[in-house]
Amino acid sequence: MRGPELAGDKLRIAILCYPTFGGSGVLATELAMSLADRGHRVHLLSYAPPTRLRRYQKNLCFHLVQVSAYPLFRYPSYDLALAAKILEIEETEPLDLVHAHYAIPHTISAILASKVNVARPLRVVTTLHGTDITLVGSERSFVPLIRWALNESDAVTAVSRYLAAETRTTFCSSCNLNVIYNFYDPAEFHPLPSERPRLQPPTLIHVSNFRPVKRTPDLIHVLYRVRRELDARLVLVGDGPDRARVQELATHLGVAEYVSFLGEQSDIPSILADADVFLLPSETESFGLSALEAMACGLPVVATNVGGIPEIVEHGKSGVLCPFGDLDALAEGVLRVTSDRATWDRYSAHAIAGAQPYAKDLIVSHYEALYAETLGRSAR
Ligand code: GMT
Repeated sequence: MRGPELAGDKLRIAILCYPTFGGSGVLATELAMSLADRGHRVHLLSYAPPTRLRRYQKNLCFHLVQVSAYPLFRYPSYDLALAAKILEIEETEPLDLVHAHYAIPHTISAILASKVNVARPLRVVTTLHGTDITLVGSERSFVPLIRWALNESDAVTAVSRYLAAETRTTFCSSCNLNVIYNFYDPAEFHPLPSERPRLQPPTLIHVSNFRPVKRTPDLIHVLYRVRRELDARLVLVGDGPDRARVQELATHLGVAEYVSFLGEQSDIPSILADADVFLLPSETESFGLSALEAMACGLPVVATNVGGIPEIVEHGKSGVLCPFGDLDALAEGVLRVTSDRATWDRYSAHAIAGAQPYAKDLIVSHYEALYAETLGRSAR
């Protein structure tokens, strides 16, 4: 079986990702939807339907990867289940390539499937999102595995120059590494009319998975400092390990009534429309996709000057960048961009313009070009 007929230059692609409310899953799903829109046949594989997979699309299938409950398996292997699922798809609809978002375990499973499929080895493209590197901080023993996975991949991409440099230093000085930036969908992320008058009161917003690396308690410290000067509010979108701490700190500092916890939400553009400043106090951030989406909606960004953030946010233009952990500087940044309507308008216009080089169509074309190059180069 070959599956549905495709136009000459269109590919059959399997995309492997995490389904969660995190940037890598969001980007992989948006890429899958966009490639399907362009006429490629896309198979998206994960252990749950990704949060961004919202609408039916003709060329896009989702495959649920389930692990076996065989009694002997104390630790059922997702990695093997994923490799088996790739081979199952390949049997009915031969794939041109597998695109793994995250080296562990997705690239390992993709390479395993490729090696099993000896008659027709699969091409493997790996995209690194950055937390692959953070993981290494806690799991040093994974270094040789990740290095092997990158060397075995036919192509590797990193989502920022910062991440590419980190990858070269930690993993492979000579692996074939391309920077392909993350993207946003301009049809979804663009300025929408606000339901409230702008800056009345100034409303700060943060969107994340509340992992320690996001430094979400710092958001409350910043709100507390800003409120010494003006009547600001904070909207928090997402959920994760630090959420309870953030709530406790807000109560402790007496600002809880000015903080809204919205939890995980899918209609981010509508929520951004009612906010004025995007806050991102992360300890590290390989890219900061949530900040890019906020910029596209016209929100200036106040963030820490870490990782790939300065490649996206221009200090003094589309936002304010501050040293990591400098809560006073972050609060001053908020006061600076919200100081008056004309200043906010200027930052907002720069944010919209600054997001444009990362619009979906431009970046997806880079992935298509990389796929074509990878298939042309072939030979595993
Ligand atoms: O930041 C997270 O905790 C989620 C994580 C992920 O892998 O889902 O995000 C990483 O990948 C995103 C998409 O490429 C980037 O925008 C984030 O900056 C990156 N997170 C970190 O580097 C901490």
